[in-house]
Amino acid sequence: MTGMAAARAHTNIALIKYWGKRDDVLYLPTSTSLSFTLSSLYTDTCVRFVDGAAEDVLVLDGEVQDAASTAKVTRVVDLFRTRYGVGDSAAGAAFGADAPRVRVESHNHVPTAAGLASSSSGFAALAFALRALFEERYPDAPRMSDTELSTFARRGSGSATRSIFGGFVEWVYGTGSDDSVAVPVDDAQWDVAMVLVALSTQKKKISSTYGMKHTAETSAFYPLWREVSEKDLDEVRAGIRERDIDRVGAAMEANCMKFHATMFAANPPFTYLTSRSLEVIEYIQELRAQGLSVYYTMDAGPNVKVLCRRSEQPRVHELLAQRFPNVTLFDAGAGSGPRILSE
Ligand code: 2P0
Repeated sequence: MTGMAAARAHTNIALIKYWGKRDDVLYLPTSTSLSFTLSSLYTDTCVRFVDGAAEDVLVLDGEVQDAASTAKVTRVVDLFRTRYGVGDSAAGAAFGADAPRVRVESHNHVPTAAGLASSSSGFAALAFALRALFEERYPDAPRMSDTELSTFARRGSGSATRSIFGGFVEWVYGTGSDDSVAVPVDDAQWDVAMVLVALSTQKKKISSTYGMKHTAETSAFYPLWREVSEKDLDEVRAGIRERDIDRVGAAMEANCMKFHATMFAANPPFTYLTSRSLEVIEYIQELRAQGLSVYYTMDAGPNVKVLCRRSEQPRVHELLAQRFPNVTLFDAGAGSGPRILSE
């Protein structure tokens, strides 16, 4: 018995966005979202039991994290402690002194909190590693499927739900906590890829959690969001079925702009986009007019993610590098679901 486990999970980029919770505690979304898991951006997380410790500990990229960040991790570990029968967090009861505490060490191979979705890979890697850790110590507990695991990742960060699988993945609205899960849609092993245009790796000023809450509560456009998003989702699903990147890309862009429009219509209004984001958008439109299959999407930050053909990715990268020489570009293909790392 080693008492430790390590896992790698990849980030994902939403083509159809998650933007709002219908339940802030259970992290239930106001609409179904759909993403592409990225091959080259990921988080490695190692978890171990620390017997006799009073609290869980979180170390991120070598630095011990404060109580607020650690509390988010403890929230997820509590679900495992309950699931594996070593405490009762659902009742809000404190775990006994003998309940196992966990030390979590995480390394992001992603610029943290820059709209490149490190919380998706972070909580997916955490959940994946914790399942291995608890299964080893409590082998008599019922086994946990990847589907159930996605609901545990969800409670850390909504977007992490989708990083439990590779390729194109949906996080379904569901009827409640048990069926608001990740569903793999397609392995994306066809002519599709992304180039990420990292305009800023600064931590964002408005967190996604706050931004979506403010939007849901105040935006004049928000009542339309779920309905229009479902139409875009149907279109993206059809494009994926047909392996038609132009159909997928057009619907992705449309959903992205509606998503940002909800924030323009919030009170007070706000946006994550900058003039640089708009410059990249204009250039993508220019490249498309020249015949390349390139489409943009942006999340809770200024960075632009460009969907393109895998076969055209080197060309798209080269053109973007020439036009924006001071900007960092990341190439990604379709990533896989999480895996256990051996020591
Ligand atoms: C997404 N984003 O679907 C959307 C689009 C950002 C824009 O999921 O509050 O860090 O922890 O559930 O998952 C980012 O939000 O927020 C996100 P919480 P999360 O990818």
